[in-house]
Amino acid sequence: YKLWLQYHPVEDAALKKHYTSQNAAISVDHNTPTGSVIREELNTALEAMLELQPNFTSPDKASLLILKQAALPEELQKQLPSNAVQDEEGFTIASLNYTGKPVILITSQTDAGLLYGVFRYLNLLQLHTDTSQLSVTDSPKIKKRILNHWDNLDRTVERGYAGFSIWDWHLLPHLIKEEYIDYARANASVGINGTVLNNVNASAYILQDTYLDKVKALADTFRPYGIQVYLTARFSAPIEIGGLKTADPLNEEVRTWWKEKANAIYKKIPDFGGFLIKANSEGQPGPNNYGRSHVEGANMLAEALEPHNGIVMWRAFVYSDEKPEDRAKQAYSEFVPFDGKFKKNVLVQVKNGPIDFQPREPFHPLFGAMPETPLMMEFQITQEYLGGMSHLVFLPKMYEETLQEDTYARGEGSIVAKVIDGSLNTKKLTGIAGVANIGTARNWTGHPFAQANWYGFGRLAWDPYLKSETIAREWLGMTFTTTPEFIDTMTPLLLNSREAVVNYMTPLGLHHIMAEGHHQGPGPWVKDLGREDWTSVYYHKADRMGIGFDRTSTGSNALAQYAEEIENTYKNKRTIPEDYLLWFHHVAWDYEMKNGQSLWYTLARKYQDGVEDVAQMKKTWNAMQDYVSPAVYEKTRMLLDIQYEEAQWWRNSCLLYFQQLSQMKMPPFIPKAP
Ligand code: GCW
Repeated sequence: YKLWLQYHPVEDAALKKHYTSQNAAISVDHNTPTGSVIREELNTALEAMLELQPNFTSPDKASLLILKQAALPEELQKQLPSNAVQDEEGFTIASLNYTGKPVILITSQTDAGLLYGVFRYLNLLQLHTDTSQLSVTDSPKIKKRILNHWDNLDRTVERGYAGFSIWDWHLLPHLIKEEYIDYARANASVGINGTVLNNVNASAYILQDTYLDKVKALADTFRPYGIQVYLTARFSAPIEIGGLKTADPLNEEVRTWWKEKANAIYKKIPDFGGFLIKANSEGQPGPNNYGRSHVEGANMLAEALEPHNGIVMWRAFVYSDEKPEDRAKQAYSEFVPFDGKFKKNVLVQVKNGPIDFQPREPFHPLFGAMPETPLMMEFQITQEYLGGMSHLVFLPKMYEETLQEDTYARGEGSIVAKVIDGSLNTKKLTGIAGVANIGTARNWTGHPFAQANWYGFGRLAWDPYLKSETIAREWLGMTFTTTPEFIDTMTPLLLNSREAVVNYMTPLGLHHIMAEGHHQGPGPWVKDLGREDWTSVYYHKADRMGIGFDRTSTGSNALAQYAEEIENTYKNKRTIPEDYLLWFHHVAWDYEMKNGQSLWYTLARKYQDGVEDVAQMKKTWNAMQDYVSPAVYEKTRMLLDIQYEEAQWWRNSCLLYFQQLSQMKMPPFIPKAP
């Protein structure tokens, strides 16, 4: 339940003594809501780690000073490190001298920055860092760091695998559950500063007054933690709850309705963040229903929010209901013509890849193709296509891969992270969203290791250049133990877990071959659905001759949506990274791969590798019993057993299915069915 804020006791006597003397007397202005949150957190953490009840006192008597920059005495101001860049939410933690004695100073321009500084400081203590010469200056590289809850008002969660929604709408606004506070603490501890409370497949009711009072109660709870609340707005709300006949964005009555709705929201929640919208996608209503464009729809809402500093996050996850030429191409085709036409407070929110949160996708070609528009990244933290509740997959490794991919939009080095943080095209409004994996499960996320994905998303939202290895080490250290044997063994397990799932589900660029609807387990045989682009055969295109989706110029030419540098490398089977081979090419079963073996053989080898990787994960975990609680040990062990079973199920099903087409022999390393 405590996530990475375990605050395990510091066992080492010398370290404990050192930390105790540094934290015994603290100066913090607790007359602000955030100040009292900071004081609370310090009390909790220091008591748990050091059995210390700190004395809160004036700056001249304190050894730990937590002060806003504006309140800094000159003596401290002068000693600040020269790189103390003080972006609004940024902070500096520094070992300095004050009134003749050594002190640690945590300073920032804002309350939120102070809180982030304190959490970072506590993280350092949790990781047993030497704090005698601290000089840490950090600020978030992305402005809007937001969780997207796909939570429905009946408390079911779309693609949620951790129980029901934590928002207890029936008892709100009156009951503020402890979970809400702990949720806010956890988010603030990694710098997440926004949350969209309801599903993108939205009910309009959330915009009714009764619900807005409940939303307000949550917003009031989260405010001291620097977290803004946002809502998904259903485009047809003016009809459904407003009594209008249309939701046409050019209709004056509709425009007025949204303005009044925005005014009403801001009256209750002055710092309301804005709206997220899924429009004209998978049956959701949108401007296209009235022959209007995404720009007309988004700008109407933007206009309503503008006077209040609210933003619109307009999703680019669109694909038409008609027979698609190639689903992967559609968002780009629809949105690129709108570049530069959105109002200033609109962000276009783009999934990491062009299809849909697959175990591996090339980056979405929109990144790099809309220089005049702020593009927001949407990652999925909940594991819809990655084993749901039962598979251990460390997603920061996957996020890192996308963030590091080069779009070549402004020459070499134009990586996706630079698009998102605004540095490539000098954007001030920047954002990143993660589809939450949080629910009523006792440990929040169901799988104990899924907590790492929430943590990792937050860390990368703060700094998209962080290494996934750093994140793994931090998370393991704070959640379990700082013992090097444990961290050194478990870090590679986490980092390899992503490749394992790619191997046993969709190796070599395969994608969307999951079972129909729920997406759990294999289903390469899925065909004849209402929509062709929901079937598996549409994506793998396996036949007697070969397998893969030709997206080069002889096929759908989706490849042309990428920069020339990428196109030139990827259009050739010999030069494309093999990880993406079947994403972009239809390849003969007997095609010779870089390893000198046939494609069929290599595919089988990958599936087998995936299974063997999970076997190795099991083995590694079995040796970790001494480092974690019996409950976590047992639960993870049993889940790994399930994962191992399911990895074999994936391998067996996919290979048997594809073998019917390839009609090639199963390579010797594939175990015979019993
Ligand atoms: O992949 C699909 C999911 C839907 C989801 C949609 C989206 C919220 O299967 O459950 O709907 O993506 O991102 O809008």
